[in-house]
Order: sequence, then structure tokens, then C-alpha cells
Amino acid sequence: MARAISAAENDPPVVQAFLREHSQRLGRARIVGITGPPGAGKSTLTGCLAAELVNRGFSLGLLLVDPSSPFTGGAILGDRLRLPDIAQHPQVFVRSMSSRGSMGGLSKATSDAVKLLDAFGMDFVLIETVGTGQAETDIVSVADSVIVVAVPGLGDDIQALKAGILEIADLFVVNKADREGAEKTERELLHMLKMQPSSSGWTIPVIRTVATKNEGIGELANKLLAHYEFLRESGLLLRQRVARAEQELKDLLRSRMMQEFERLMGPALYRDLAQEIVAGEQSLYDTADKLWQQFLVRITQKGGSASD
Ligand SMILES: Nc1nc2c(ncn2[C@@H]2O[C@H](COP(=O)(O)OP(=O)(O)OP(=O)(O)O)[C@@H](O)[C@H]2O)c(=O)[nH]1
Ligand SMILES: [Mg+2]
Repeated sequence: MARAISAAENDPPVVQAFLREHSQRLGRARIVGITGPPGAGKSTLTGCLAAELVNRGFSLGLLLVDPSSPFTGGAILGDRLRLPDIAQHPQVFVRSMSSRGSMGGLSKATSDAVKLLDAFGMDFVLIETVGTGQAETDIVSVADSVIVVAVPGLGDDIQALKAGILEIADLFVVNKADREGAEKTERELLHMLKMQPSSSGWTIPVIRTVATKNEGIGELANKLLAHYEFLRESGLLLRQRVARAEQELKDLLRSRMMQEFERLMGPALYRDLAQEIVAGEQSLYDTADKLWQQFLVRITQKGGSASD
């Protein structure tokens, strides 16, 4: 599994071959995103949740998406995952991944790693992302359930949280509930949720936890399992997954088309044209039109044998 995930980062064709062969094994894992501000206790909480799920007999894969580090692999893992014993468990697979190459969001390698863990038969895949930037909203496109971790004393930040995060949360956690202001944060979240109830019919719970003392984790696991049941019974799980597959198909085709475009038109295509645009010699739209016309001519000359 470790080798397969390394391949997801370094040798995509190998992974594609594997996923082609095992496509009928996909779709069984429950995919959970855990996001929230830096230092909210996401890793500690994820470790606790992993332990709880393992105790209930589930196997799981845990992906820690690191927005800052260009490096991947186990080197920094010890620092980031605060419960090293869970990483040693035979039913648990832990991996740290970089989000490089995706503007701070989730990389293609991460979504392939999720699929690999699924194909390997993991019951759960937990993905921790730091709630800054694109990864936090990208998580929705990968996960069935999203847990948003808040902490007491966010103050005005709760207003900032509101915009991006309210739409993506299926479950809210107020971690560090041993700190002052936990009740207030919980109240504010509940108030926000009342103002803007979810359209799916799912009641978004707010769960108080103290990850460092393993408090509230049982309830979190219960609600997580309940959310999955809700998704399944309402048909939303299927709808979400169909929408995801559609998006992936489009992304894949888009990148293939760009590759084909650049292959036919030659390298170093844009630089000179961009300079002309900046110098005001050509408009952006005329340049794009011209390129597009040239591309159409070339692809027709090829007699439609564009596929390899
Ligand atoms: N008091 C208290 N401290 C906690 C709790 N949960 C985590 N912490 C502490 O908060 C700090 C950050 O915890 P992490 O689990 O690394 O937080 P994180 O959100 O994963 O951090 P990043 O991945 O760096 O964004 C650590 O010192 C934890 O021990 C809690 O419930 N109460
Ligand atoms: Mg962390």
C-alpha cells in the first residue's frame, strides 16, 4: 500500500493501471475529511477518532495533507500525528502527503491515494487538511462526510469561518472544550446553523471534545456513522458520488485535451504571445481565437487520430 501511494505521487500510470484493474473494488470505503484552522487539534482528534473506529472493528487509512511541506513520506509524520501508537496498529495505515501542484488544494495524488486505500479494502479513509486556502473547500469534492474542527476563543473568527466553512461542514467539533469559552463557541455555531439550516435534511451536530483526554470521541464516532447512514438512506451518497465521478471525468478530459493541444501546437507556446498581449500588440481574445483556429486545423490534418 505504501508503494502504491508513493506511485500515486511519482508514477501516475502505475496507479492508473492498478485502479483500472480493481475498479470493481472501489466505492466501499467511507471517506471523511477533517479540517479546521491551524493548531485546532485536528491531528490529535484524528488520532483519537482513528483509535475509536479501530476499537469498533473498522480498518482505516489516514492521510495528512501538508500544505507547507514539499516533502512527502514519513519523515515529518512523528511531529504531526500526536498519537503515534495508532499508526502502529495493523488495521491502520498512515501517510503524510504534500498538496503541491494544486495551488494549496488537494492534489490529484491525494485523491488517487484515497482510491487506493479504498481498493485495498479500508473501511474508512480519514483525510486531515489544514483549513486555510483551497484544501479546505477541495475536501468536499473528495469526502462523503466533512468534520470541521473549531476551538473556543475564535471570537470574530467565527464570522470568518462562516463564509467558507458553514457550507462544507456535515459535523462540527468544538475541540479544546477544556478551555474557556467552549460553551459560547458551541452556542454561536448552533445559532449560525439555525439561521442557515442544511438543505439536505441532515441536522448538523455540534460536538464538544477534548482530544488530549479522548473526551467526546465516542459521540463523534456515533454521529459520523449516523451521517453515513443518512447519506446512504437518503440516496445522497450515490448522488454525491455520481457528481464526483462526473467532475473527475471532466478534469481528466480537460487535462488530456490541454496535453493534446500543447503537443500539437509545440512547446514554448505561450511566452511570446503573452509578451505581445502585455505589450498591447494583441488582445487576449484574438490570441486565443487564433490559437484555437490553428489547433483545429492541425487536429483535422491529423485525420482525427488524436488518441494515442
Ligand atoms: N487543551 C487542549 N489542547 C489540545 C486539545 N487537542 C489538541 N490540543 C493541543 O493543541 C496542539 C495542536 O494539536 P494538533 O493536533 O497538532 O493540531 P492540528 O490542528 O493538527 O495542527 P496543524 O496540523 O499544525 O494545523 C497540541 O499541543 C495539542 O496537544 C484539547 O482538546 N485541549
Ligand atoms: Mg495536524
